[in-house]
Amino acid sequence: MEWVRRAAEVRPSERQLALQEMEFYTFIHFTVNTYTDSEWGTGTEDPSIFNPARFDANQWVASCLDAGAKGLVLTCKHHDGFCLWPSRYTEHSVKNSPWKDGMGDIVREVAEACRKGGVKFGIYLSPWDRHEPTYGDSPAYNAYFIHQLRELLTGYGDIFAVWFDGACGEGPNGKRQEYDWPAYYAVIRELQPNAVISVCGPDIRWCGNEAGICRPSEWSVVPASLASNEKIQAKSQQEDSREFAKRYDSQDRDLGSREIIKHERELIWYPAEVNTSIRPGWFYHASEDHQVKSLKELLHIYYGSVGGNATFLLNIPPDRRGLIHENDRQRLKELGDVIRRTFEHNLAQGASAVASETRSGSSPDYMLDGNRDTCWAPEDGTEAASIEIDLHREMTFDHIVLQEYRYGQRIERFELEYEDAGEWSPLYKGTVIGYKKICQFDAITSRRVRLRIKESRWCPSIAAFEAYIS
Ligand code: FUL
Repeated sequence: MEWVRRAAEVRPSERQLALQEMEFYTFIHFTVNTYTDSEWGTGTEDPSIFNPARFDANQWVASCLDAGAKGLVLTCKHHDGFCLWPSRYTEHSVKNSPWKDGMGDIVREVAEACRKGGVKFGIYLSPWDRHEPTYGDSPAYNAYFIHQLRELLTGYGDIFAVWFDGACGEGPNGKRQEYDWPAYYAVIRELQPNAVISVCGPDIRWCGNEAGICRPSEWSVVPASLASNEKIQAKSQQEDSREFAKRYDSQDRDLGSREIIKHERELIWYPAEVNTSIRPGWFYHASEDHQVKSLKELLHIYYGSVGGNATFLLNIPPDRRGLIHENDRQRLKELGDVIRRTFEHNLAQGASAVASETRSGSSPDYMLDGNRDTCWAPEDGTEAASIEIDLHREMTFDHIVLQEYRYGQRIERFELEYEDAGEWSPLYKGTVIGYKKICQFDAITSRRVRLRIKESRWCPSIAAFEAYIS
């Protein structure tokens, strides 16, 4: 079928691949709200309240490293409009705060600490700005916003992600601001071509909730209309939304099964990011010190996102001192320790495999060679296949990690079986594999595992098969 083949050929961009391979990164919500104990500022806060006397960007980066996170996205400006860097375009910033006598730059210190610690740095810049007087005067505010983007994209080294949300309001003139998304995107592509533009952007899609709930089937190939500029504007301009054909929403349950994509003329690679906070709020509140998510909850979200073909953006809000609170730090360390321990020794290293069919030039052993650039694949047009993996001796394991070749998302349904006293017994059933699928099950002991690909698009591929014991 032609449309199946078309879906199989949709590929990620290099910047999307780079983000998927980061897997897990953190969000930092920090601004005047930290000092007013609120979630959304009004824009009337006095900059003098912002004074993180013990601010230590290295401690933030150390917390990321403890957790195993590979990047950090900082709220350089949230909806209140207060800038964590001394922007030339407003007085509403750190330059009018007592912190470092107005000479400080949080963005610079965080960007530098990230570079030093080997953690990638990303920015959140809220288009909604409740302080800026030009907000609502659309062309004037768009120019202001672009000036700020330019400051951040040129003054702080490499940026891996620019994170936009679509919140929108009226300005002091009583008019609703119209964001010029295409102009914002053009500046980002010009100045930081490797950065993904996330959520209200074309590269990474919001998973649809802020609670860490992951879909059982998270597709990377989805209808193009999901990411169109019109759609984003419709989202932010509620009253206009009826003008647009709103067929899909990032909150829909199914965004990429055959049932959905077969009706679509245009498909795009638009993978999901799961964003949630380690605490109930996005900003720090002392009253939530004992509501830090449990290790079990965090692991559940990690497995659902990183283990379910999505990336994981975990918010870790610093407190009024300018430090990640001890309770959060401890939890992050626990999380990182479990992940590191679980995925340290791949029990399938040195195993061998036999497949029902293999295209010339490929080999089933390519799934086992630890190289994501090589993969097993059958001939084009073979949509179902099976591969038997021989671990060479009995092993006990409770995780199998599968990865498709990085340039496609084709597998739609698979099963794992293991050899148990000479018989094949069911072990796991799944749908999407994509970038990564982590299959968890009760520990079994066996020498042989069979992967049965029941349905795929045009031709499946597997780049990695790994087994672990937790
Ligand atoms: C939302 C914002 O309104 C929240 O304050 C937070 O920044 C979250 C990540 O995005 O849309």
